[in-house]
Amino acid sequence: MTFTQERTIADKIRIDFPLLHQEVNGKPLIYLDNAATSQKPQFVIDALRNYYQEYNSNVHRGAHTLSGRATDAYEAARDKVAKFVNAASRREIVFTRNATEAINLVAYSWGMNNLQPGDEIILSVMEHHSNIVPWQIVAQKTGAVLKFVELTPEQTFDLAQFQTLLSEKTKLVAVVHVSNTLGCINPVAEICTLAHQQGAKVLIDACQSVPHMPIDVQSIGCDWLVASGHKMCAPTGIGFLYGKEEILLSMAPFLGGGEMIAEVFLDHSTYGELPHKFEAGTPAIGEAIALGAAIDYLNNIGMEHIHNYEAELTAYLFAQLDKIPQIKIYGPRPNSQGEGRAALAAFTAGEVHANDLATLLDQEGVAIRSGHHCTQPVHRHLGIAATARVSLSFYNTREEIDVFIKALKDTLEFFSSLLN
Ligand code: C6P
Repeated sequence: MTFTQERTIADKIRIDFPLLHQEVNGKPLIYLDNAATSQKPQFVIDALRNYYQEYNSNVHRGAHTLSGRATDAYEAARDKVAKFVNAASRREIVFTRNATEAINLVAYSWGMNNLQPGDEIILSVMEHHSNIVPWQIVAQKTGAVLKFVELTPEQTFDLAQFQTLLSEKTKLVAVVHVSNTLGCINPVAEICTLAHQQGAKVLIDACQSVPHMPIDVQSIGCDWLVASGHKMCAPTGIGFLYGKEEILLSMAPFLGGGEMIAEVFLDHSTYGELPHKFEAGTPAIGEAIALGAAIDYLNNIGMEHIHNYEAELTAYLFAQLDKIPQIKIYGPRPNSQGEGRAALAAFTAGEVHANDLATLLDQEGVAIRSGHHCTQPVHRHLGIAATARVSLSFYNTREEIDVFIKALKDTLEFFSSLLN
């Protein structure tokens, strides 16, 4: 499909997102902070509202009609997630609050119980804090050792160095699929094959890939994969853990309480079947149902379609940013089709601080993120304290990029006039 046709589609679906149609600081909102959280289509907002207006009830407990309706909708959402990532079974999908909680679930349930002093965990320097801190806690408790994959000269995952770190001591590899800062797309299937040859397990942080491209956990071959609903058009407070069934079966519960038990005696309990063993307490029912609606919405557009359109926007974004001499973008270059990296650009602009840039762009209605994006180690690795980051979604348009670029140029001119 050509760019012009794709743009027509983006323009068409923008109507679905009520939040986008407002002014901020007297200017039309240009929302370019999608890696932090995506906006929600009316279809998803309605799914959440309908649950509360029509059938709010607890799940898996009540014999009454509303509880049955809520349970059916909640479990249907699990089926949708399972199909969306091509899990072999619905039992492999555990609802969590977000990706962070999903990683902590694996860290506490699997890491704390399976790692010994001297065992090695391989992470990369580009990980989000949520895929570093839990493993630091596990390493401190178990005596396991953390090793870090560094960057190639193109600022991508260094697969060759990764291979030098791998050994029979490696018990876990936990890496991000798409970096929220560098935008690189890591070779996760190859990482899994190499890690499995050493008998290590692999966790993939797919927060920034699941919303933007088709994901198939079976072809990736990972043992666990995590994502957050709020980055994929769903509400906050809901995310999921995919785990291979035989591994989830072998893992101890993370949290204890209602919902996750089979029988409770005064001195011990037996646990429920998968995935309920990992879902203690009343879950985020409406949010899970709305995640299911978000998946329906994304599927209706098509993940291939979303990926291709965002790639074309990426090519356009880079072409425009390249024309501004002070701008230095981190991570790999996209090819001429915008492929080969994610639809985001974290950049510095000479001496101008990222926070000042973001603040002045906000005055023009343009929302971007600035700071360390919860990836302090990779910023430190690159010798920078902060970057400004623009991150795109399928509802963004080329015209919005033009407004952003104009506001960026004006802001940089303003700062240079202050210095002269
Ligand atoms: N990144 C960003 O602006 P939670 O907070 O659990 O929903 O997601 C954590 C997380 C984990 N991994 C990656 C790669 C991420 O990008 C994020 C969230 C946001 O980049 C907020 S810091």
